[in-house]
Amino acid sequence: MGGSNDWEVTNNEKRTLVLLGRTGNGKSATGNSILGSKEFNSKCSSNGVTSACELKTTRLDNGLIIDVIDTPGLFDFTGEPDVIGKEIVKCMELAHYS
Ligand SMILES: Nc1nc2c(ncn2[C@@H]2O[C@H](COP(=O)(O)OP(=O)(O)O)[C@@H](O)[C@H]2O)c(=O)[nH]1
Ligand SMILES: [Mg+2]
Repeated sequence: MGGSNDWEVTNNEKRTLVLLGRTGNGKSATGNSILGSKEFNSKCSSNGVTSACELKTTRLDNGLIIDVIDTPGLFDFTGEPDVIGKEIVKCMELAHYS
């Protein structure tokens, strides 16, 4: 270690990741893998376990900060369209202001 390589980043570099997809296809599990801990509730269910967008932050060994945003299955949601719309807006705000 100690040498420079192509993946090196400066300490204040940051990425925002939004996890999108159908319910049950592993968004929360993927988020937990990236965070390295069980932050998001992930389990086998055809009903979404995640009901609202949630942001968690982690810092990798190389200093890169990653904001991970988990979302409910926004496009197979059985809720009211305006509720879904508000959740999509909330998710975009989380990504924008993080
Ligand atoms: N075999 C396998 N199972 C997975 C994978 N990703 C997620 N799962 C499982 O699929 C189920 C649903 O995952 P979840 O993260 O809750 O999906 P979400 O609704 O998209 O957030 C859980 O039981 C996970 O353990 C994967 O890459 N491989
Ligand atoms: Mg989920």
